[in-house]
Amino acid sequence: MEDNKNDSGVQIIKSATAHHCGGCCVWKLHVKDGKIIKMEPDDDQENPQLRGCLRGHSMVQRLYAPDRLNYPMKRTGPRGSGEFKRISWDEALDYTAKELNRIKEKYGNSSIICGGGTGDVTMVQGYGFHIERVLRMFGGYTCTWGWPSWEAASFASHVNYGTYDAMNCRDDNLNSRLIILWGVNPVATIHGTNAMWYFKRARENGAKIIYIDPRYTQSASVLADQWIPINPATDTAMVMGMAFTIITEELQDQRFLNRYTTGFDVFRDYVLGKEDGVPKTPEWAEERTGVAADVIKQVARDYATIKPGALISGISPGRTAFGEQFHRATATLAAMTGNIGIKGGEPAGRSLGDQTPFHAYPFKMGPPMQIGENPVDKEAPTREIYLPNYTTKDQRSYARIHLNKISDAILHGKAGGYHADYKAFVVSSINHVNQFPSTIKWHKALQKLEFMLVFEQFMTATARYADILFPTAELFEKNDLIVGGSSPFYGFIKKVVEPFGERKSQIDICNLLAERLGLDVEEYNDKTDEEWVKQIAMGGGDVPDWDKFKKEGIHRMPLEEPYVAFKEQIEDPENNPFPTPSGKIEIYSKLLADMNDPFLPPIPKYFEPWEGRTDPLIKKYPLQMITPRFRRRTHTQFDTLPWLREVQDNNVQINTKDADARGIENGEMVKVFNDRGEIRIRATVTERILPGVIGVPSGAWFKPDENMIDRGGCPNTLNSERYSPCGSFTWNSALAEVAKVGEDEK
Ligand SMILES: Nc1nc2c(c(=O)[nH]1)N[C@H]1C(S)=C(S)[C@@H](COP(=O)(O)OP(=O)(O)OC[C@H]3O[C@@H](n4cnc5c(=O)[nH]c(N)nc54)[C@H](O)[C@@H]3O)O[C@H]1N2
Ligand SMILES: Nc1nc2c(c(=O)[nH]1)N[C@H]1C(S)=C(S)[C@@H](COP(=O)(O)OP(=O)(O)OC[C@H]3O[C@@H](n4cnc5c(=O)[nH]c(N)nc54)[C@H](O)[C@@H]3O)O[C@H]1N2
Ligand SMILES: [Mo]
Repeated sequence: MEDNKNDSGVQIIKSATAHHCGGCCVWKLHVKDGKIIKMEPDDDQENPQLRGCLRGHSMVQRLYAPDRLNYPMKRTGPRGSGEFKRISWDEALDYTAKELNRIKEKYGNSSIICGGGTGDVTMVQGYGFHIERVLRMFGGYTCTWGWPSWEAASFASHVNYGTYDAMNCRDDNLNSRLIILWGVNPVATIHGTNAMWYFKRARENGAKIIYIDPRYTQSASVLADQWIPINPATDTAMVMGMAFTIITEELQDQRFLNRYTTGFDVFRDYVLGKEDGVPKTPEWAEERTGVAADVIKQVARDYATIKPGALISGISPGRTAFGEQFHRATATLAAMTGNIGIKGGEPAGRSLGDQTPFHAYPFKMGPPMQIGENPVDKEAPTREIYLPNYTTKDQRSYARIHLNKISDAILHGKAGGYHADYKAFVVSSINHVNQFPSTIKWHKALQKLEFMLVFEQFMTATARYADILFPTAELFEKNDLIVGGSSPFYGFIKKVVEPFGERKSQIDICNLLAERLGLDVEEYNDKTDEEWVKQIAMGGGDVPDWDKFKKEGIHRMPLEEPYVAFKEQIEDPENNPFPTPSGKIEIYSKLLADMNDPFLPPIPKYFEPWEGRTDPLIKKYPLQMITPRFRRRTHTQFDTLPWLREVQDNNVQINTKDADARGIENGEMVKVFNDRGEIRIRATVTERILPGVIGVPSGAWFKPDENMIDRGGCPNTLNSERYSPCGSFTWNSALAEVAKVGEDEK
């Protein structure tokens, strides 16, 4: 590399990094004799610096972790056993090509499932993008659909605003006088590298911060003026109670509603009970949410009068049964209080994102690699459960499987109403078995496959089921790019060392596989990873100086003022309609009315959630399980690293009252179970979670014993594959029970 060595032979190289962790950070990597020996935060940057979190600090331990996959492997034991033998790259590629060709010929391309990589979010080699491109050139494959994080928020933002870029930037929160963090825990989730920094400074500036979450989190402890615990999946009821207060006390910004929105009258009639005879009073909301009516009234009055106010509509309440209604309702509340398109406000649609509002920035990128058409999508009919414009026609192809339903599709195929019978599964950059419900069903389904290929870095729950494992390179062993952030930047994730063992980068593996499959390799890819970085960063003119970018690892493009979504639409509505059919903010959506689905009504409504407190199943399983993020992991990633293991214990949080009723002591090993499975996990007995709710941290590794009891404590052993009407994942809607482990059960 270009940097000079110091006296002890150490080169210091700057590089960005990001691992779908909610942020992006910049480091000085100390490299000696071809190894990274130390990482140091890059504090040469200007403020606000892109500083790393505990996971960023551990990247060096991850790079050289002893449990990394370093060689291609072939399965020798039963699927799921994790028994493999080392083979050469030639053998691995030949076997893969032979199997894919055989399956294609015998069953057709639709019998191959692939898609949905979320483990790496980089622009050149991430998202499992390359293997998808190769398989498209190979004649196609069955693709998946559904955004794990924010399907509900995106759908709702699209209905109300016509776009999912519906958030102000976090630096704009310095202009807010009130901030409502609704299901948002940035200490753990980062959610834009400097989000926490801005929230903290906003509070120092005098903003009042209200924090709504069933758990009293670390974010609550450092940010909140008021913590409001709420029953999971009932947030929409609280929004309705707030709307009732605002309407009956005539606090709404009627001028804003008249000028910029459609259908407020219809919504008002619903809230007041004129439509269904049920007024959505704060007392009605209290029964559902567990939040006192007086508190609901106070929050409503605060939001209607302390202006500007930013209601940050977190994506996690959207990951519940009927989660889309939450985001439709908060966006409506933002309109009622006139907090849209103004400094310090917030549209409260899809409020959170590590890289949003990506599309709203004036990024001028050079063209990235194109994925190409998928013949399997094209040939199938269109599934009309989506809004036009929300997703492309291909994404609405009937051939696609919802990410929650892959195991079901493999088990039942055409006979179960799916588009094909599935024989092969190609997995890259995603850990399905662990991260998508339900693990036991996955275990059964994967036994049925004829071929399974996994690109991985570790022997994950999913990798254990593979026939062939391709060991993939880590960041710093390949070149890549990340773009985004709460103030726009390009981050260069640099190759600074050669891949360890026989690991290869995604792009290199796919080059070889394309060749083995007899595809036109030049057509697949004609550039090195560094050339792609250069083309995307410089091709549109954003990054002016390649050498400087390479040296600093980051190119930032400060905006003159913080980004405010829909500023133009609000300041000059005649010339800037909203991109909705009516050109206005759609509190009432005709598109939805035409869809005629009672559970996707034209105005936001509250529905009693399945697996919530009013579900009869609560008699059998009395606790609502939520599955929050864990500070020391990114989903399943980083979980095995000793440095991070010291930070937190992977325990279920249970309220003292619920623990006492079950005779459970703090730190005791308990079982958590429902009809879908059972996990074993230690209990943290605490007042920091609402009674009736348990928190099982997302991302723990699924480790079934011979009775299929999950000793790893993975919440997806208990989560349901049922998705909300718009397709949102429902990881925070699951009923379960907790009990002591009997002597004979240990
Ligand atoms: N219970 C529960 N489950 C959830 C959620 C929840 O809230 N609750 N949240 C959901 C959400 S929002 C998400 S985004 C998903 C995340 O689900 P996943 O994306 O499956 O989770 P990760 O563990 O981040 O990453 C998957 C794998 O990618 C691999 N990987 C990382 N980098 C690379 C690379 O460069 N190349 C290759 N080939 N592989 C790589 C990692 O080793 C890891 O095993 O989880 C979902 N699952
Ligand atoms: N450390 C860490 N950071 C991450 C990730 C990670 O795996 N680890 N993953 C990244 C990714 S891919 C994503 S999608 C984001 C996800 O980010 P989020 O979805 O915001 O993260 P969660 O921790 O699931 O939820 C945030 C808070 O919502 C609360 N909550 C749960 N259910 C409800 C509910 O029904 N109502 C209300 N009001 N609150 C509720 C939880 O207790 C939690 O404190 O995080 C990103 N950042
Ligand atoms: Mo996510």
